[in-house]
Amino acid sequence: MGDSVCSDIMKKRRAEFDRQTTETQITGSLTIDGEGKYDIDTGIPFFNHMLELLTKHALFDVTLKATGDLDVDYHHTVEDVGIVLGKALSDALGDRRGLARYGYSLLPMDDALAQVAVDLGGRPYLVYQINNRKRKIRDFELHILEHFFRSFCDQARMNLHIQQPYGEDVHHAYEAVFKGVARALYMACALDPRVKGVPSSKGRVEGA
Ligand SMILES: [Mn+2]
Repeated sequence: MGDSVCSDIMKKRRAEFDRQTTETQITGSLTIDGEGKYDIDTGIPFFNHMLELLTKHALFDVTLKATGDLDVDYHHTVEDVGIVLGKALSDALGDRRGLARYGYSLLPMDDALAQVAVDLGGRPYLVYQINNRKRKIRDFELHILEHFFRSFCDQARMNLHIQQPYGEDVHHAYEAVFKGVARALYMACALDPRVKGVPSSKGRVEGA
């Protein structure tokens, strides 16, 4: 796969989304080969911060505007943002030709560590093991982030293993998780000129 093919594929690795339900309304775009630029507003400051870190450290570009039934709680908005970003990533990856496919990271954030592994092989599976026991950051219930990552990897059709083995500071613990996912995705989404066709001995990626 020559450089011109690589740059052709890179140009196209972008997807737009517009999802309207009675619970949430989400519009925006995701570019894989970006510069880490973001314009994100979910109405939930802590969640905005985590999505900005994911975008910045994966070197994606993301615009996202979400409005939702926050008067109920944050559940629908957080889960639905996972759905649209996962689907956008899958759409932007296209047939996944020339992809590195696997990525991983060991991400330290002061006292906290995250270990993340990704396989963009087309099969959804989430392993989510968080050691930090804090349940909330301000009024944000942290357990709903598992829903975010499950929706994200189901729609992106990828294996995502997230472990956060230690780290007392809850803010550091989740920063390490989102930055860790970002660095693993950056590695897995890379185009490798030596990969001929799709990165699978089956000759196809599940669902592509
Ligand atoms: Mn922070």
